[in-house]
Amino acid sequence: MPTIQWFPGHMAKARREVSEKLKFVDIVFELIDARLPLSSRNPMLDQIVQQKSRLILLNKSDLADPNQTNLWVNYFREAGHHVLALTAKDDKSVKQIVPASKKVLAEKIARDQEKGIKPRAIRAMVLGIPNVGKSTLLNHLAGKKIASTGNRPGVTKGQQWLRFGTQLELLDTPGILWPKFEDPEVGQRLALTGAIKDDLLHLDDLALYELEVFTRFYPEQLKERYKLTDENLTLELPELLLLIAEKRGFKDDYERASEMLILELRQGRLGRYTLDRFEELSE
Ligand SMILES: Nc1nc2c(ncn2[C@@H]2O[C@H](COP(=O)(O)OP(=O)(O)OP(=O)(O)O)[C@@H](O)[C@H]2O)c(=O)[nH]1
Ligand SMILES: [Mg+2]
Repeated sequence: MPTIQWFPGHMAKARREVSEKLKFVDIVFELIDARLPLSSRNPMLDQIVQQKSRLILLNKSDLADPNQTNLWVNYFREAGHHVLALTAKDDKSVKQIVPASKKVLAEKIARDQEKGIKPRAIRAMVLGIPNVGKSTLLNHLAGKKIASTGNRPGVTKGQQWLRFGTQLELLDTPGILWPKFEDPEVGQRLALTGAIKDDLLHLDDLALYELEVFTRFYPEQLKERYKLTDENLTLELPELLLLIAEKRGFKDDYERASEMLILELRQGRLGRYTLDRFEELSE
């Protein structure tokens, strides 16, 4: 598998931009993919965010394996983070964010109150890798039409804020950061979920990886989708791929079978799954 190149110039710029914006917010929403709670994080985020309050949002949790999501939520909590499992597409899910943010900022809010400072909206910004759902979150927080933005006097010139009632204000451009590409397995996981372009990778490698994950962790889902037997699942993976191709009526077409498997996974047709396995942490 080829190593995907970083673009140090872009990264330094993105990092600088994020650092600039951080000065204006009370809290950072770190959006990560619940199917990839490690692979979809930016490795430098801790350095960038530093002491700023943070709420980790495990987004797309509607697509992830709920058992794994629970384990990961506990993992982040035990590491001292505030964390929520989220579905940015779902308004009800998004409604949890304000109360959760208040909890993160409880000390600051109490301090302000003691000093007689009038309570104001929480200022936040969204950070995350491409395709993790940053814009979706903004839209659903806004309740469809993204609010008309305007300068907010007294905050800073040029910063555009979206206001959500009296409780929350968000910088209208989320910060885009990059995942860690150097590890080939991380690259594979990101490509499979669609976080990075898959033309950088071989489709058949990706499809075989998909089959490896599903035969191991989600055999029932695989059997159901492609009408397979237990015995089928004991085949070598390339043979299993060909069998699935045959069942779909395109015999021996490895490429087409690979494409189909990946597409169906991304469309959620194989059910919920998590690629970053909690149990691998302690391996
Ligand atoms: N099922 C599901 N899909 C989601 C969720 N959040 C976002 N998506 C989908 O993920 C895709 C990417 O979402 P965006 O909001 O465009 O992601 P982004 O982080 O703004 O991406 P960039 O602007 O490219 O960095 C879209 O197809 C969304 O519909 C979610 O919670 N559940
Ligand atoms: Mg976006």
